[in-house]
Amino acid sequence: MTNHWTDIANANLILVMGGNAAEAHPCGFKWVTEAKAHNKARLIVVDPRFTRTASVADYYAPIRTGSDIAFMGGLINFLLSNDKIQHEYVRNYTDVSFIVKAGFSFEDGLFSGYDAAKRSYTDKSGWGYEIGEDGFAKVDPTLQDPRCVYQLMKQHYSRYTLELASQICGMPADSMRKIWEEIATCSQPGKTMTILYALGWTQHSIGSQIIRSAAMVQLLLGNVGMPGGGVNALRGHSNIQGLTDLGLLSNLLPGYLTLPADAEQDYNAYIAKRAPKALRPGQLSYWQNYGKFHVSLMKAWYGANATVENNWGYDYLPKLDIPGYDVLKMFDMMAKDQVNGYFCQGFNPIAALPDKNRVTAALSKLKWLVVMDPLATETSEFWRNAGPFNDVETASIQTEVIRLPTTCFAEEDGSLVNSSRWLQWHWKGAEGPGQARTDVRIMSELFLRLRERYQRDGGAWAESILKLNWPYKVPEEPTPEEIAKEFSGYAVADVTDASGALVKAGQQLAGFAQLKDDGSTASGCWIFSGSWTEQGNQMARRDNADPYGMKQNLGWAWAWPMNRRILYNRASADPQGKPWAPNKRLVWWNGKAWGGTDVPDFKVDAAPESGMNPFIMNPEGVARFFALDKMAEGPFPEHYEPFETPIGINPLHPNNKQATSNPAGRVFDSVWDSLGQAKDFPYAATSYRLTEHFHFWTKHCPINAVTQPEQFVEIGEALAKEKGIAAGDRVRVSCKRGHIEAVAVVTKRIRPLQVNNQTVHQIGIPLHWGFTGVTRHGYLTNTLVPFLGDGNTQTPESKSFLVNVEKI
Ligand SMILES: Nc1nc2c(c(=O)[nH]1)N[C@H]1C(S)=C(S)[C@@H](COP(=O)(O)OP(=O)(O)OC[C@H]3O[C@@H](n4cnc5c(=O)[nH]c(N)nc54)[C@H](O)[C@@H]3O)O[C@H]1N2
Ligand SMILES: Nc1nc2c(c(=O)[nH]1)N[C@H]1C(S)=C(S)[C@@H](COP(=O)(O)OP(=O)(O)OC[C@H]3O[C@@H](n4cnc5c(=O)[nH]c(N)nc54)[C@H](O)[C@@H]3O)O[C@H]1N2
Ligand SMILES: [Mo]
Repeated sequence: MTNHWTDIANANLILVMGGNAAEAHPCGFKWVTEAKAHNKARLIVVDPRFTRTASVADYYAPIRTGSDIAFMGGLINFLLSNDKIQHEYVRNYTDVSFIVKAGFSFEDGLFSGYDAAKRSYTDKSGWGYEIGEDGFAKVDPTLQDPRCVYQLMKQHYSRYTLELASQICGMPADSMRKIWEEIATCSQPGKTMTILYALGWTQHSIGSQIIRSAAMVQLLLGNVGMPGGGVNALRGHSNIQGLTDLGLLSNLLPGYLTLPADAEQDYNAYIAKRAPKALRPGQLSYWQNYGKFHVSLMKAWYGANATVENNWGYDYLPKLDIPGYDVLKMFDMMAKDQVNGYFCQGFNPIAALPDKNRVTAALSKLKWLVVMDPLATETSEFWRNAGPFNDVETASIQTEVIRLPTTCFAEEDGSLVNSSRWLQWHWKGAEGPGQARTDVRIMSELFLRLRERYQRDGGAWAESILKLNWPYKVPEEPTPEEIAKEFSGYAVADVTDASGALVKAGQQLAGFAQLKDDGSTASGCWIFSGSWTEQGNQMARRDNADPYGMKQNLGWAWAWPMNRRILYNRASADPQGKPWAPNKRLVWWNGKAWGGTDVPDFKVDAAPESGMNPFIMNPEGVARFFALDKMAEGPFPEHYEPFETPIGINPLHPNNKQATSNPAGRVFDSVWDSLGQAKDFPYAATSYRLTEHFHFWTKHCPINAVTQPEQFVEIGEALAKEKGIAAGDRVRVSCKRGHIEAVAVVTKRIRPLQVNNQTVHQIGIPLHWGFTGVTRHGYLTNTLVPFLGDGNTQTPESKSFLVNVEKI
């Protein structure tokens, strides 16, 4: 989230699109209720299904799954052509005036630089700004230059007319126009819209670009950095925000630092590439501090062994030979016999990953599989024949499965990072049962044994393991406190910070402004720096005082970065440093410094006259409509169809097959044959969750099993009638990859849509059932989902695929 949970109460308009917050985030949703009750906020819901969120909305409109960029693209066009933008914000705080290189173009659905054989943009050289002789990006403040971002954006979205957007989305044009008009009112400085989304946007082959298109709308309205505004990902598992923060993706390091590639053996070049100089005069370009964050991370990991001679431990760091080992890639490698063993920790891949049969085949190739989980999961039992629900030949599976029972979150102390970026300390409610051990204990013992083996026998690149720092009191089980202090950071030698304050060796640092690149500081995750200071554990704070009535609650837990609650909050004030509107006061310039109701996300003493702009993490200081070369499929979001499309063409590019679905989407060669066509599988399906269950584990719990005992699918009344299906009938839902069977819920909540002049029916499929636990056993929903994903995040397209449905 750019903003945070309690801040939702500051919104005037709430758009829930690409998520079902009342169902999946019922506690957080109370702030929506709060905004409605106390702020007269309006709630608009756009979803393929009339959801529990829709049932309390002021306005609801249906949309075809996978078509949201057409809605947002049309909205961008609408805002630009009706002059519903926050002009001063857009002109000063975004890239509209920047001149784009002549090499950039967009034709027939493809941007410049596409390599059809590689299915990717191999030449992104045109996707950049013109740079002047002074080393700065060229701008045209009049916005007249035909190659400035403003003109290019206007031209790009001029194709997204109301009629075309309505045809692609299957949303009636009058509903669409009504929603756009209401959103447009938030271009006034005193009015903000918040956007709440989750998997309905992320789990598409164009998911990242859907979210960018929403960010563009918010920038046009001047709603980023504003109270009650922002682009807000309501995150999933209780600590999934913490997972990305800590760099648990194969190409990341903690704090969104990046793992070097094989070609990056030169340490100085690695740092220089990630610490860009300012692209406009007077800008901060905060990533210039990259070296300080990186060296401090290496000091936390390698301790005294990280020295200037080995580039502060950089030489010990593994380097990536390919862009990344995401989970689709790992299972593809497994299927190709390129992986022997797999550690599966708190993860149920045969239930959670797409194409269950493919995942099962991959696991069957392993020599060994270790499952660390409190429960027996479908994955730990993947070899067991469970009748129709897991139709495998047990004797043919040779994988040795080892289960290591763990405790669960309620059985340990520690911190969780929620969607608001708050690190909240929690205390265990009970001891773990039986032989269960904490994850930390199991992983630590594994590390200690591996280290011992390397010490004894040596091995390839043994130093990476042997030189690691392991300073914990009980090496077999570091405490949550020890780990938390290490993340926050400490002085290795006496250090003096920029303000002249001395931090003695061994003391906790106050925050990342004190980090150095000379080996005198250590911090395991720079963005968490300040969460455990000499004043103690900031994450354990529970003061909900709200002195300004702006719901920022700075004394509750601790938010990264530096306890600021709303990112880019300098943008809540005008260029002169005054809040855009008195009811939206966040931070302001008091003549000497920035301050206010939130911790300024800015250089505190940078006067407005300095010309420094709010988006300090970008070298140009402003927010980007034009994504430069950062996205796999182009600088502007473009609508592409799901890989399994019910209409077979992309109405924007009917004559270019390459532009039907994401030209840079993640599809392995072996997957194409597993994709179905609308003539065989005519219905657009989507999958989702229910309040009563949490994925695949609450079905082990009798109370949850009682509230939602049996697998079902939702089918609209019109389709049910056509197919002779009555409520309560058992139906088979099939796709090219397999089938499931379930009870039919025939409902008014899903209506047929008119898409590209044809009728499209949608089917809703909850994901919670399987062949373990105490609910009635069922089929894994992911039998139906294709094994492919987004070109940037590799997130599977589990929200849009094709099925057929028949009464059994
Ligand atoms: N009770 C409960 N709560 C949970 C979870 C749980 O399992 N149970 N899981 C947690 C996790 S890990 C996560 S990631 C979150 C997920 O939170 P959500 O994303 O809110 O949950 P989903 O049910 O997957 O809902 C997605 C919604 O998107 C809609 N949708 C599908 N395709 C599209 C589309 O193309 N466009 C639009 N506009 N909407 C679409 C679906 O109809 C559905 O209503 O929930 C978290 N909260
Ligand atoms: N078709 C379709 N597929 C989807 C989705 C969808 O919407 N549609 N949603 C996707 C999303 S967003 C997600 S997050 C995934 C969820 O997929 P998973 O994360 O695989 O699902 P969970 O059932 O939450 O599995 C978590 C496991 O962790 C265990 N666990 C709990 N506490 C601890 C602990 O402290 N330590 C350890 N080691 N284990 C613990 C639980 O018992 C459980 O078995 O599913 C994805 N798959
Ligand atoms: Mo999730």
